[in-house]
Amino acid sequence: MADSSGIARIPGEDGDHVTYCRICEALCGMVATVKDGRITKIRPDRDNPHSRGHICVKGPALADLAYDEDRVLHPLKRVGGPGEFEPVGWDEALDDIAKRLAASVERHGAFSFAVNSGNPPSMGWPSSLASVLFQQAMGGSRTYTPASEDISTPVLATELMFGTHAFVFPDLATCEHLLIFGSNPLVSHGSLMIAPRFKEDLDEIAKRGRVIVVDPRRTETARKFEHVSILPEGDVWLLGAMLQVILSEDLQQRQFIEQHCAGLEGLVAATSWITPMLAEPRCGIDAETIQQLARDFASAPRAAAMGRIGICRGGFSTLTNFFLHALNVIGGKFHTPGGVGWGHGGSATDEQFAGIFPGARHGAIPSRVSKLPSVWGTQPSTTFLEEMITPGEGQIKSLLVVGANPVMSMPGGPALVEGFAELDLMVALDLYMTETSRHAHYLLPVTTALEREDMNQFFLNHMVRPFAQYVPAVIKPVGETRGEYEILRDLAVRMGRGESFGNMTPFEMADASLQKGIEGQKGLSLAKLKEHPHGIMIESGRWAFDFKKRLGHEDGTIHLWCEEMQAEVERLRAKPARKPDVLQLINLRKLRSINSWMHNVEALVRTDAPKLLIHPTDAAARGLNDEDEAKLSTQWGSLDVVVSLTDDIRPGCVAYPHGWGNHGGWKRANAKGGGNLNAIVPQGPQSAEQLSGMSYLEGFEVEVSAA
Ligand SMILES: Nc1nc2c(c(=O)[nH]1)N[C@H]1C(S)=C(S)[C@@H](COP(=O)(O)OP(=O)(O)OC[C@H]3O[C@@H](n4cnc5c(=O)[nH]c(N)nc54)[C@H](O)[C@@H]3O)O[C@H]1N2
Ligand SMILES: Nc1nc2c(c(=O)[nH]1)N[C@H]1C(S)=C(S)[C@@H](COP(=O)(O)OP(=O)(O)OC[C@H]3O[C@@H](n4cnc5c(=O)[nH]c(N)nc54)[C@H](O)[C@@H]3O)O[C@H]1N2
Ligand code: SF4
Ligand SMILES: [Mo]
Repeated sequence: MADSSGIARIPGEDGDHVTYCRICEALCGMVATVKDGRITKIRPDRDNPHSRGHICVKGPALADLAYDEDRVLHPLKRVGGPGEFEPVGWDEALDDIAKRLAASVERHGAFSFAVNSGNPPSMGWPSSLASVLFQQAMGGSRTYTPASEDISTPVLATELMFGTHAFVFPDLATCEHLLIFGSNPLVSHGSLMIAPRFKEDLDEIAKRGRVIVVDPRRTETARKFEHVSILPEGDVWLLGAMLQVILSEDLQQRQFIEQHCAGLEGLVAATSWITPMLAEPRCGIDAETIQQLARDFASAPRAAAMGRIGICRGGFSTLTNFFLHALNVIGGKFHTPGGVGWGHGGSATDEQFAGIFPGARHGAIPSRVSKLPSVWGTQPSTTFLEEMITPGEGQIKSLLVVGANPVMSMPGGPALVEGFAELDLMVALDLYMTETSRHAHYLLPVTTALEREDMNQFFLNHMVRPFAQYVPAVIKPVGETRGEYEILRDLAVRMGRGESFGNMTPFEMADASLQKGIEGQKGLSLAKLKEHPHGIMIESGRWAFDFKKRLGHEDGTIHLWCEEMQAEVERLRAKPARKPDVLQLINLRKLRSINSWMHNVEALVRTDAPKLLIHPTDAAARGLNDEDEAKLSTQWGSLDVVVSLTDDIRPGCVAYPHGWGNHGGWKRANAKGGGNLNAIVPQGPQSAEQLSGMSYLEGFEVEVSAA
């Protein structure tokens, strides 16, 4: 029965339930209608003051996911080769896992246990906490996440410049001049910053001024605004040259730099040789345009430069992200309305912002075999396989995979199965028997977002317009599925290691942190959120705090230069020129899919299939016509692909999505074809950016030939 507000709040009761999507970071508000315990319809929540009725085509697909016939609904135990499972009871499964895990760790040490947690659990509050607390319970420190395919380089650049890991993002709400490097928010809906109505925000900025999209492809976003076409990996040159123009023409904000920054001389010396003329052939943008971009940016009063995944995984991505920060800082665009800066901090205090946990510092937990550094507490993915197969103390012998699909999402993913075969124990928590989880000894079935209560706690600090929401579960868990938090706490308790989960529920923890944070001091609490089912906009104090309190370097300044970047600039100087006539690959995200895991939803994939985008000139040179089958190859292997000819993509450059070529227990996904891009991308520790351990996924050389 619905309460007086007309909203149903008991999981599974008939009526309209207010909830929000947890597929991507936009966290759009939704209303799910339930009849006889089942979701019958999902529509946008027009009363959500943050997303105001926005959802994309994937949101309603959460219901298809919940009732997917291929979903795993009971705990499964491996009884034969990969994928050969039998149902078992929860108690039997958890007792046996507890026993085998304890024996393995007893024998090989806490460091031999590793966690691989993926993208989807990080979208929920209890689910994101679960694997962290379980790792603590085990006393281990080896964690693999998608960071080295996603955020390690911007995280490291932020650590080096500001001494913190808090995300720096633009103030879309009042910006008048936005430069976007390597992001396609009209499809991705943004990342490391939250703005569910991103498109509307960009439209408004364009009305007030300009939106300029720097991308090798004329993307959905570039098409709507100004497009500057760049060579893959060209950004380090473009940004370096923009800095050179600003610094040599004395367009920088001297007062801000004098007051708050150290290392300007280093930055000047490091960029003085990157003139627009030098950058031109290296980034594929003419010198005059580069000069104009720099001058326009410097002189625009409310300007911001943002970057995302397209500038995070090329050969010099830490330096690129550092240059991006530097451009904002010296341009006087940091911590100012319309510029860039940290979030409002609804759930954190200044001290929490400035702090970096010792284990999260750059290089705190080097990889055992290749000594690649950790970033933000995460191990580089390119070291995962060798850590499983190289004998010696600290060899990974037990592995917990929580909502990750590394066979599809990590470079060299398919080879990981060699490592899985060496493990004493592998446990996976997933919705499906995936390319990865089919190798587990136990596959434990989890709830979907709609089957659990949640809170957007983790995201409060990187919202363009801060907003907080708590939602109860919409329906009861389907089958015997359980939430990650419940499963892992139970397992820790069975192992006699439950203390790390403490005496508070995740919601009590969130409440305590809300009340301690900046907004809590003004009355924000979980109880208050429960009174407002559609969520509450938090009064934006984005520029009202003293940013200096959040700077983490001991000298209290912003570091415009450092040794690590000096070494990278020297490496850049020594880089051989781009060979003519090579094809470089860039990645492609599609609206109707998300990474590797929604290809089993018929409504989404019916009209969608992975294709290699190629410029007609490049296609003609290879005798290829539209829709032809072709071979996409690198030194690591080849894939059969279908080509799609388009002049949206720059000559010399092809684009393909990752996460396809499924072959797990998801029948429709398997039938969609395509190839696993990560089978042929650069792989192994030597292929990563050595400073950050970042995988080299953007701009590597490929060959395309007729099949
Ligand atoms: N529909 C959908 N939405 C998603 C996802 C999804 O799979 N599907 N994934 C989610 C996840 S996990 C993430 S991390 C975010 C990512 O969010 P975004 O970073 O916005 O992701 P992309 O759409 O991949 O945009 C990256 C852009 O960089 C461009 N690019 C490639 N190489 C270069 C280069 O060298 N220089 C420049 N300047 N540009 C380059 C690409 O052409 C592409 O347009 O999206 C999230 N949202
Ligand atoms: N070549 C290439 N590789 C990439 C990228 C790229 O652009 N190009 N992008 C990278 C990026 S940005 C990311 S974030 C990663 C993603 O990498 P991963 O997180 O490893 O992979 P996903 O494809 O998101 O798969 C997530 C798994 O979680 C399961 N799942 C879905 N919902 C839930 C849930 O609520 N709980 C649990 N326990 N499981 C759930 C799904 O069934 C799926 O098996 O891929 C990275 N890899
Ligand atoms: S943009 Fe789409 S996938 Fe992302 S949160 Fe909103 S509805 Fe979900
Ligand atoms: Mo991601």
